[in-house]
Amino acid sequence: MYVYTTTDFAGLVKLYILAFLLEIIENMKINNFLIGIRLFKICFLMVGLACACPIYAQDFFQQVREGWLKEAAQTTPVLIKSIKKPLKLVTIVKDKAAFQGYKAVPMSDAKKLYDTAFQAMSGVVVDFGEHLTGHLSFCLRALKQTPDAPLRLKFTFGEVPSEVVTPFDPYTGGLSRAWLQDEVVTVMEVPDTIVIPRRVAFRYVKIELLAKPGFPFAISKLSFEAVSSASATPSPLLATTPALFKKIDSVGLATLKECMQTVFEDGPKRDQRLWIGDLYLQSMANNYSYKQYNLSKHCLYLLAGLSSDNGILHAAVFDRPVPHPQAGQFLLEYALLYGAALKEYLIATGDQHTAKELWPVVKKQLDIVNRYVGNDGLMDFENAAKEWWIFFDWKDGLYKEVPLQGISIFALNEAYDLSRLIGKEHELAYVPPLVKKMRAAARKWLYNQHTDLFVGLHNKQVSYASQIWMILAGVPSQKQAQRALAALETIDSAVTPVTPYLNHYYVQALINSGMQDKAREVIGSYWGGMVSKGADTFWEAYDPKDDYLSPYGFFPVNSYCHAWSCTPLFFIRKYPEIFQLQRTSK
Ligand code: RAM
Repeated sequence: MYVYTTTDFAGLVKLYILAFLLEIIENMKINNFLIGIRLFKICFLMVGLACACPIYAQDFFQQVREGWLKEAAQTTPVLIKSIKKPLKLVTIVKDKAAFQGYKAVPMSDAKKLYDTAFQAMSGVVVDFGEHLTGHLSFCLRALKQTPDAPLRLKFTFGEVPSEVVTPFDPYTGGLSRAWLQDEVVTVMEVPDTIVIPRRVAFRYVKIELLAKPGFPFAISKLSFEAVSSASATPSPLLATTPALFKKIDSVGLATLKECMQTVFEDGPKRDQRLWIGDLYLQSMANNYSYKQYNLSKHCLYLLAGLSSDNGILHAAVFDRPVPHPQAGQFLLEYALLYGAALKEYLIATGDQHTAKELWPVVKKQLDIVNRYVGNDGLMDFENAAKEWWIFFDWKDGLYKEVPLQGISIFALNEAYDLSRLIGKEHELAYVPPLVKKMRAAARKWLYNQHTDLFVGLHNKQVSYASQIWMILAGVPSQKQAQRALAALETIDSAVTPVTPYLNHYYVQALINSGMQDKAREVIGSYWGGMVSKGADTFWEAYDPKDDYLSPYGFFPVNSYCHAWSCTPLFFIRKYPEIFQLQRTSK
């Protein structure tokens, strides 16, 4: 996706003028001067191109990009390493009531692994007792006979029980098969200590013997070097917080900790990169827990430094092996959410310097809204959807016109708030009237007074996403917002969220609308639902009615420790009064 900048057009115009002049010279055809003219033409062309090309290829943030990347490098967090030992040997059994039909049943202490010939055990699944990210190492020793052949072992790592028993092949998923965590290791000499090179994210590991040697052997040591950049200890919750919310908070903290690597990763198992949408939610959760603001700063600078030449942010970037963007991937609302993330960072830290340095990035992203907003105050959804990836949720068939209008207003507002915090509101003088116009347009064209619901101009689909983003954009009054959110529950066909990502915004919309009890109920039932199904960390996608839902066509490739899912801890810690035992009902 490419949004042309005025400098691109200036470059093009210059090239056209050059070509035009050359054409005139060519047509002069004055024989005596032909050679001279030819020479002149070549010189002119060279000088012209030298002048025009840098302008044509101009990098919008050329002057500052290097400094941003330097700042990102300087704020790279240190990974804290800790050694973890296996807790138990388990067996994975079928259970219709369990998540995805499988549960782990404890069999024995992990010590049994070291005392028994591997061949004498049927199906080894080791449980480390918690979700971990890092590197597994193991030692092998021969029992009795002389080792006379290599050993071939297969390790299958799973974040959830089903992952270690579901056959991966033939692979039907939409993302690379290589994300699935099965590793075959050939050990040439025994005894030996082997480190599996790949970084894995898991709680359970199944170990299988692929080629049987003629001598008995045992695993004499199994050890895991866990990594995370989370080093602080979040403050405890109020003692009066009910057990369910304490548990949800602790699962949220584990999720966030595991995703805190050298960037805020979206998932330590799959993707392992920094996405703007995930960053926004993670950094807000971090502000209320680990408070490692340098990690947010690092990510904000990295994204800015890796923005495209036209100044628009890539949706995702990597910091390894060297910082680079996911080239060509632009996601409309993620670019817009950068400003909200910077604003929250500023509020949490008071770091005016960073906010001012990165302010031009926020301002530049607003070009996206300005490009598509019509004179009527409505976003041109059709064209935006042709030119951009517009996301909001992984729900199939979700119609995104209304959410687009909502997030555009939200982004303008957030950017304006930020501009005021850093004394730059004069640079966004056009924003308050534009927001007013866009809200009025939404009320006029997208609101159905008879049903109390927001729907699209051409598609009348009723969705949670539409109501949520209208509310977060401040379009309906509080009473109207309450009616819209209540009406949703009476419509069977209303399109529901399938990710914790959209559910996060649902909870925020409920709180903004004064529906605190409902917000508490949603956290208790949605994230609490994952907890009751055994989640150690919160999942990337979760539909209470469909355990096998996968945005990628194969549920084992889903991420079961996912950044954007950690945010109940943000709500529980930011609004503790909503979650107390003695809360008086509203
Ligand atoms: C997926 C990841 C990531 C999300 C994008 C939109 O690839 O789950 O978290 O931000 O989609």
